[in-house]
Amino acid sequence: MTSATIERIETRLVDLPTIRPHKLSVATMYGQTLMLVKVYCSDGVTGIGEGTTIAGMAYGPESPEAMKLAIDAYFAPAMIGQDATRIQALMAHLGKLVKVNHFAKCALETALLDAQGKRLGVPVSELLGGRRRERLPVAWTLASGDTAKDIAEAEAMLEVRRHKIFKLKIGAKDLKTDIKHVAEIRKAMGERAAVRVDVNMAWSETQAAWAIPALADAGCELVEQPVASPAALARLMRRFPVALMADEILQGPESAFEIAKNEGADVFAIKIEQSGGLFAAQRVATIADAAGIELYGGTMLEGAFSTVASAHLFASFANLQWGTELFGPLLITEEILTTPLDYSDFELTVPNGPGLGIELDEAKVKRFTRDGLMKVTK
Ligand code: MUC
Ligand code: MG
Repeated sequence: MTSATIERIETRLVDLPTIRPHKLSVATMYGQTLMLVKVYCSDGVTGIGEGTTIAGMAYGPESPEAMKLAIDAYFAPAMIGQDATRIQALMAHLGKLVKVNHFAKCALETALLDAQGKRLGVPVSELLGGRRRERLPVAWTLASGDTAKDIAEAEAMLEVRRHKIFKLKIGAKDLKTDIKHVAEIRKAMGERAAVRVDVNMAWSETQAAWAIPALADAGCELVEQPVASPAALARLMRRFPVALMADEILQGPESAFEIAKNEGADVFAIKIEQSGGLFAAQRVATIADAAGIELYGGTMLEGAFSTVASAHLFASFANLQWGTELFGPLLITEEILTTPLDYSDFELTVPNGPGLGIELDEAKVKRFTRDGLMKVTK
């Protein structure tokens, strides 16, 4: 049995530009902020975790700044001196001290799993029960806000064999414009690619009931979170020949159980941060499997650390019927790893080294690390 205690915890905010503006119904992103946390242990092992949101606080209640504050002021003092190898027990203890804060908890749990994997010489996937697959299909999100640009981007992705599943962000424009946009992209792709949409809760139930059959006619195979209300999503179920996926309403095992009980979704977009960590996301997957709900590996447009943590977990799932969207690092202009991830032949290779199996390029990240002062610019 190994023993190691937690000696020091460091957090930082890293501001990175995106390759193009990313337009969702809730906001347009021009950059991504990673909250990186490093856990130093008494045996000399360190682990890194990441917390990332979408468009600051436009998508959900946590921000990268709030995660950093919660860790610095509340989590870290309670973790110093604790056993770093008893991860589930430590996370349960922290859960009693700090309510919700799912993203911050996920970042810490990721760092502890990274350290434990390094300590034992095994990949994180092995700490989660063992991987069932080495590579994961990866969808790309078309969200430039312009149909012609999106088609050109999809063509380029097909050409280099990086993605052949495309998720379209809709919901910011009127229904007819959005449906035309989806139909044009679907037509341009033909049989070469799958087309799905994410509405990010923008529609009312009546708008959804009007738009979903038109999306189905256009050849869209999956509609993600068309409405905000779990009850409304459940009422839309089984009325259309497309799958309906829950994302924002899935906030961990308790919500997963409620949705499953109410037959409220065909598919779950599982996200490690939204679930409250990798073990919580694992429990969400178990509930889905038991209820006959299919699985999709979601993203918070995360950088390399949460993307790879997600990959280790999704590689261990019994079912992953809809693949993943673990493309976050590709949306960022900067490579922050010493060895880039392998995205090839429409899939991501799950790293094989101990822990997460990746290494931070400290010099590169230093250039993008925010100083102590909050910068407010127009
Ligand atoms: C979401 O709502 O699923 C995933 C891909 C993307 O472009 O945005 C995210 C968030
Ligand atoms: Mg979504």
